[in-house]
Amino acid sequence: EEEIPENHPRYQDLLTRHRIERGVEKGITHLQGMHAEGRGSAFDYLLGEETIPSADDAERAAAAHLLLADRPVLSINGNVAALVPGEMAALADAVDADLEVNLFNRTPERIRAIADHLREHGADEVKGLEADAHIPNLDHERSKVDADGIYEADVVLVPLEDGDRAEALDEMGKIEIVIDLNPLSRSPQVADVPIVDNIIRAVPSITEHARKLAAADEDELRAVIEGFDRDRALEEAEERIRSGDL
Ligand code: PTJ
Repeated sequence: EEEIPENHPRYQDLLTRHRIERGVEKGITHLQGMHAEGRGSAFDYLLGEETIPSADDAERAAAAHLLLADRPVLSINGNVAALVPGEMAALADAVDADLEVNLFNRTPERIRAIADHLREHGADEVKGLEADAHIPNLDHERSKVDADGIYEADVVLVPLEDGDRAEALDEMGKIEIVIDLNPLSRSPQVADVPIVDNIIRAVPSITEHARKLAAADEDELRAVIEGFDRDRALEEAEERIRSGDL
């Protein structure tokens, strides 16, 4: 990371790419994660590589949901672990949520490597190693979750999630918060709170909103949630991308 000059016009994008490459080398990130990163990077470019106002509203609503939840869980895959390990640990701390490793291309080696990596970045407890429950209506390997984690959760944050799993979690009746730079992707389309923003910006922003809302009572948090319009947020993101207005 030291090799990239900070004044480079594409600094953040280069840093992100570098982190994904390091993740692959360390056995944390799947090779497919590099393709996912490339797609995300293209959408981020069209968004102007900034948090648009509707995404900030979504990040605030996400914070309110996580604070109101009885059992919030933050899901971690190979890209998330490579890009924002410490930031996810900080968010888990701020909203008192569990972290659970949940992989699309599941292998025991990668689960362990990611759990270790998260602990090195400040996470206390990491779930996902038990895999003693299943999300209904998904093929066996991809449905594995912890019974006392995602399976029982009322609110789940699933960044960069696969569409089938996002739909299956939605069918389980969970409140789903999705971070995905592609507003047309199925995961944000089924989310209660779609956040169309780069995970690198989105996670610290949710944490900051959670800290500001920490003293808010239940009514205030509910008002934040009611005030957020998910359809409008998706439309605004798509309009911004299509406008080419950078
Ligand atoms: O580690 P695993 O095995 O769980 O696999 C993780 C990946 C991401 C490889 C897997 O879930 C996958 O293939 O996902 P997709 O279907 O490529 O979807 C990833 C979505 O995340 C795409 O819509 C991308 O546009 C988006 N995306 C990529 N990078 C970012 C992003 N969204 C926000 N921030 C990013 N940095």
